Amino acid sequence: PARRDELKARARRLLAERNAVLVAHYYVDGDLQDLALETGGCVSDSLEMARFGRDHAAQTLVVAGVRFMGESAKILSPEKTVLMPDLDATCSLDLGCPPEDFAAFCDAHPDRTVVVYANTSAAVKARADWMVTSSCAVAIVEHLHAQGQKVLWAPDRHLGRYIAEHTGADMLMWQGECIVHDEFKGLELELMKKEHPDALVLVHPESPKRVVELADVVGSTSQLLNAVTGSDRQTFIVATDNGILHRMRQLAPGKTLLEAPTAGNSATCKSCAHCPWMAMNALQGVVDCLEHGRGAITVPEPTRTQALGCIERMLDFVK
Ligand code: CIZ
Ligand code: SF4
Repeated sequence: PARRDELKARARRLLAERNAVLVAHYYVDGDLQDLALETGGCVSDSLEMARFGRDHAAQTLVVAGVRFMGESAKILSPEKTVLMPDLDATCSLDLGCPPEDFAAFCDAHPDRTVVVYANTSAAVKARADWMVTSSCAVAIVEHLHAQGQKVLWAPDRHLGRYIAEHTGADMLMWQGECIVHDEFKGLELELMKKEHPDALVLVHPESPKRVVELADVVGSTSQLLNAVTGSDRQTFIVATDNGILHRMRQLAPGKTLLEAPTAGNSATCKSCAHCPWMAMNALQGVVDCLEHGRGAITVPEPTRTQALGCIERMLDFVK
């Protein structure tokens, strides 16, 4: 704890000295979330992180999250320095959708509108017509479907299936998945629901079909957080990365938050629903990237401008 306090103090000092702001995702370590809020930064989902960074006066953004989040921040704020505590922090959705293979998939289906999830590399976004996040994916595909457009979707197959079911759109899917959400188990969740009949079940749509079907609320991280703060219910079962419980506890003290079962936490490990790449973000990394200016994100042209196009299309749609 002494070491932690010391690191936090150093990070706080460096943020001020370097005119930098810390932008953190709900899934990162609670210490980083607290530091971000204590120093005028933000804790939010990937979309809001990018927007916050763009609109903030600081010339340096420290993005505590995973690589595609740093890239999105840089795409929206090319004039700013974007640093990440650990450049190796990535995402199974990003890793599972290499730009060259994705381009070939798009080339093979030129009649389809290309819609990609935020959890992709800048190079993949550069090939897309639209980027969406889980909070607006259904609305945007609904809009495209109403115009008679057929969709090529990448990379999350569970979210893709969820969108297709809700819109009736013709969607050709890339077969990627999030290694965290893919682990939630329907059968075990059903048993947990029986044990806690009064609990509200909150599920992120990156989860498998049988898990989504048991949900009372399906939504993005921000929507799930709002479900906790906005409900009279006392108990919640949460099927998303357990890093978000930190913020949920802060915003809804006294409520009972239960982690939805995964293959691991039902038997052996108590916290399997945590992203190993999000977990690479630490106070030491924040200090190091500010002290030495390392961990800088670059997005080359014309990739940046092309990727910006699909992000701005979404931002215009949601505003
Ligand atoms: O699972 C993720 O990485 C999510 C939900 C990212 C986001 O949009 O905040
Ligand atoms: Fe990617 Fe899943 Fe980790 Fe989010 S939680 S960064 S979707 S692997």
